[in-house]
Parts: sequence; structure tokens; C-alpha cells
Amino acid sequence: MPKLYYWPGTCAITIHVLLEEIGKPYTDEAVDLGAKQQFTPEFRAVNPKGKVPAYVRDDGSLLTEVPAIAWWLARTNPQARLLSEDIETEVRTLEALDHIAATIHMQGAARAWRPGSFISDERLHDEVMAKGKDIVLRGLDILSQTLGAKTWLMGDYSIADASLFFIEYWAKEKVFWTMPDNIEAHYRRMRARPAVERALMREGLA
Ligand SMILES: N[C@@H](CCC(=O)N[C@@H](CS)C(=O)NCC(=O)O)C(=O)O
Repeated sequence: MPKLYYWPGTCAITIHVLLEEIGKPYTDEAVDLGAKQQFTPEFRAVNPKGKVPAYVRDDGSLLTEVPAIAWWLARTNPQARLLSEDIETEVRTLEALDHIAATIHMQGAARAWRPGSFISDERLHDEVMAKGKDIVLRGLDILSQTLGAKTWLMGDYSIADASLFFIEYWAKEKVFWTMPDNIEAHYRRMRARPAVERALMREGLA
């Protein structure tokens, strides 16, 4: 059975959402990032990157990086309809996933969340956090334009919506930032999906 290593409320929630959308059996295990469990030899043996999500497939091989895991889950579970078969929509979906993972999360949220990972001098932490917030909010503005008046980012529901959900959840529930109106409405639609509530329950967040 596949296994997801996660910590509640992190980007691993995207993979929990997708696994719940797919509905096949899987197991999961929390890696306590607060207690620095990601740096232990036991977890490094699972994922040398020391990050969640880490997804161990049925054959025992490891997949890391949200966009890669999400794409692989969607392609290997076409019945779940998580990725368009139209190549133009597929590449736009991957474009949004990369923007969310590489820019909004890694350059923005990471600075706002853990400024100490970027600079040791605590007097500069507020400035680093402000830069991070700016990157996240600029990213959400771009996604707001992509979403427009549509229900889901790509028209039909996709892995891009599950990826955006992590940023929305964090902005809304953890740091209480104001999001563009249509992104806020997208977050509410995500919360109305049974798979999303099941994912939150698995992480002890519902
Ligand atoms: N680019 C990676 C990011 C993974 C990542 O940074 N995960 C965070 C949680 S959101 C983590 O494990 N942080 C632990 C650490 O950096 O020590 C992905 O898309 O999966």
C-alpha cells in the first residue's frame, strides 16, 4: 500500500486531498517538523531531502516534490479526472503548479513562515517576512486572474486546485491574510468538497 509522509497544514495537504479524491487505500505517517523529526536518520532514510510530502509508492520507490507527485497521481488515476487530457490545458495546469510550488510557496510563504531559514540576523526577520508576504500576495493576484469567474483554475477541477488549496488554507487559517474575492470563493468551494474535509480530518485539522 502506498504511504504518505506529511505534517498537518503543510504542502503535503495537497497530496492528502488528491489521495482522498482518488479514494484508493493508502497509509500515512506524520513527521513532526516542530520536533525536527525531518532531520533524523530514520526519516532521512525515507527521504534524503528531509521534507514532506514524501510519497512511497506500491513498489517501494519514493516520489518527492508536490508537482511531480500530483502529476503522477493524476496520470496513473485517469478515472479520478484530476488532469485534462488536452495538452494545452495540461501544460497550463503544470505551469500553475510550478508557480504555486516554486514561487508562491518556496520564495514567498517560506520567507513569511521561516525567515530564519533565509537570514540569521533576527533584526531582519520582519523585513524578510514582509518580502515573503508580498511574493505570496502577488502570486495570488496572478492566480486570481487565471481563475477569473470560473469555478476551478483550469475550468474543470484539477491538481492545480488542490495545490492552490494549501496556500489558501495557510493564508486564511494560519496567518489571516486577505485574499482576492474569487480566490476566497475558490477556497470555500474547496472546503465544500468531501475529499478536502476528509484530508483535513486525516491531518487532525477539521
Ligand atoms: N518543493 C517541495 C517543498 C517541500 C517542503 O519545503 N516542505 C516543507 C513543508 S511545507 C518541509 O518539509 N519543511 C521542512 C524543512 O524545510 O525542514 C515540494 O513541492 O514538495
